[in-house]
Amino acid sequence: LSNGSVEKEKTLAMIKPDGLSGNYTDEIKKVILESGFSILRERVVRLDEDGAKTFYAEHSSRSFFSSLIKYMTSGPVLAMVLEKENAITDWRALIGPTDAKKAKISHPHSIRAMCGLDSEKNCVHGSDSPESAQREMSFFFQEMSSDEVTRHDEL
Ligand code: RTP
Ligand code: MG
Repeated sequence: LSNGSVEKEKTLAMIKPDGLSGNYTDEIKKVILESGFSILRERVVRLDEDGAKTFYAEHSSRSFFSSLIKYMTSGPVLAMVLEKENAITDWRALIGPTDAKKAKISHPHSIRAMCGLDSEKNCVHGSDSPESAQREMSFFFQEMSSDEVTRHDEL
């Protein structure tokens, strides 16, 4: 960039119902900030069934879908927009593998190892691609136009 600044990227992070009810929010935010992310926005939301089904629509044909929807509607979640260079990949690396039970063995310092329980109750979410990140940020933060979400070189 002409001003020499580092090109930043945004991603959607979420603390799932078990993360909130387990009081892991402060610990997770500490890891987020210490890892160099900025928290641009945050919002506590109680997803209803329609909302959870929309958010995880890509999994609608999977055997675990109804269980996933029940889990995601069991209590409030905390949605956050994180920003940093390589935010999407780096946040996924920081949360660790989907199965928290496996994460405790293979990625003991990951967030899912810290607060997750098993292959479903894994306490956090991260967007898996730029397209997912844009869709998911717009889902929780309707005021974030796709323009704002894709603009990387602000300031
Ligand atoms: P996420 O989307 O929440 O960040 O998780 P992920 O990419 O690591 O995993 P994904 O395959 O997208 O699955 C979405 C969520 O569905 C639940 N799940 N349950 N019972 C099962 O075998 C199973 N597999 C996945 C998890 O809550 C997972 O995070
Ligand atoms: Mg996923």
